[in-house]
Amino acid sequence: MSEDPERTFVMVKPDGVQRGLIGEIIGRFEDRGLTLVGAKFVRIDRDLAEDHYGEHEGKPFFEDLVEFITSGPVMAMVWEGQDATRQVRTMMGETDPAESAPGTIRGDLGLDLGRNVIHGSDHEDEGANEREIALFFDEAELVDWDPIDDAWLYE
Ligand code: DAT
Ligand code: MG
Repeated sequence: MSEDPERTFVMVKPDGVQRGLIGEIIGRFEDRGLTLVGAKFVRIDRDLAEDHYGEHEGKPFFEDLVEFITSGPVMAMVWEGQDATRQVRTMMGETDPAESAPGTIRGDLGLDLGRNVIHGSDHEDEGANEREIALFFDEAELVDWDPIDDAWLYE
C-alpha cells in the first residue's frame, strides 16, 4: 500500500473523446500503477463548466474554454495513488501541447493549446483535487478497492 494515497480528478476533454483517445489515456494511468476509483461519461452543462473553470473567469479565453468543454461528452475520472495529483500533471505535460515533451499525454497526443486533450487537477492549487472531485462525483460514486498488484507496486 502507498504511504500517501491521494485522489485526483482527471477528465478526457471533448477532443480526446472525439479522437478515440479514452482508452489510450486510461491505459497510461493503469500502466503507471494508479488506481481508477471513479468514472463517468457525461456531457457537462454550462453551470458545471463555469464552476470547474471558475479560476479562469474574466480571462480572454474563458468563453471559448467553456464553449469547448461543453461541446461534447467528456470522460470524468478519479485516479488514486501515491502523489497522484502531481504525477498525473507530470504525465500530462505542459498546458500547451506544443511545449510538452514527447512521452507526455499532451506532447504525444496534441498540437494546439485550445485542444489539449486532458484536464488534471493542479497540484500547485491546494485542495483543487478534492474540490474538482466533489463537483463531478458524489462520495457514493467513488469505489474503495485494493488492486492485487499494490503489494508489488509499493515498497
Ligand atoms: P491546465 O489545463 O494545464 O491546468 P490552465 O488551468 O492554466 O491549464 O488552463 C485551463 C485550460 O484553458 C487549458 O487546458 C487550456 C486553456 N487555456 C489556458 N491558457 C490559455 C490561453 N492563454 N489561451 C487559450 N486557452 C488557454
Ligand atoms: Mg488548470
